[in-house]
Amino acid sequence: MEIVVFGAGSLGSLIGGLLAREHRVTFVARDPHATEVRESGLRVGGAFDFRVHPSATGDERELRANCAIVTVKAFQTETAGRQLATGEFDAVLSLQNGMGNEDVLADYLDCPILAGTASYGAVLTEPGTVECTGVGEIALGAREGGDSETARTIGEAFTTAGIETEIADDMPRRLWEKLAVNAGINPVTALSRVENGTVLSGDASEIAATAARETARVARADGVELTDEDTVSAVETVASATVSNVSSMHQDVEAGRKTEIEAINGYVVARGERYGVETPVNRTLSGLVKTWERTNG
Ligand code: KPL
Repeated sequence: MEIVVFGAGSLGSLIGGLLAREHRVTFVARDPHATEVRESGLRVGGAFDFRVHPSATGDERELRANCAIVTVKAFQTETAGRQLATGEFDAVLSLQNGMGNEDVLADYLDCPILAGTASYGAVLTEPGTVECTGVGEIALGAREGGDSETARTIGEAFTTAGIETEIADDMPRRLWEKLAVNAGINPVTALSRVENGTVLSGDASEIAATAARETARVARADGVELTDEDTVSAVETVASATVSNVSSMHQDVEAGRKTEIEAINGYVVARGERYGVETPVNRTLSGLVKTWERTNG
């Protein structure tokens, strides 16, 4: 299968690298990463140890493939949609943090748009090298839920490449669960500059669990069946599988970059307001990260 990874940062490079063991993969990435991958290939380390040679380009326009996997930051989704619309794809899969990315892509693209979640830990340690700091799994399916032939085809391509992949008919619920995991882990690890495993105990655990429970309450108000217990246990499962990972928001803060706080905790707060659900911990975490962004980001 021909696959474009649109936004090959940490997670995109890891998933693209795993897929490149079996498929023809093109990375759309920034320099110097794109040049390094083009010239010397991509080294996948950490839980894996191999080198692959995907194509790599910095040119986002007029791309063609069976599938484009979108792994850009949530706040770059609209630009990605506009750029992908200049190319041709049989399907586009969003593997991003935050909610509503698939709807934004669907505004620009005619092909089926799939939703996906990834629980891998990944860090781009230097141009051309990605470390897998937690082997997770992928779930993908129709963005509105239900059965999808396209999802089965793309899922098979992932499975053939050795990536544990579940075809899910309840993606809206899974996206809310993933949002709760990110709402708990990401700001806590970014503000305290700690690895994911830290949220498994002490004050960090209580703060992350409360942020996740608030998210589940908002999800239920939105009509999605998500219990507090399942949500808190999802936070624990992901934190355990990615103990030594530096979360994406922690990586952003370390690098002085804009974070996805608006698409994660900010989204929970805004949705909560719409339904009259109080979200004090998400509001506090969001306010603190935004304060950091205003002065440092
Ligand atoms: O999605 C992640 C992220 O860092 O954004 C997790 C799964 C929490 C891994 O760190």
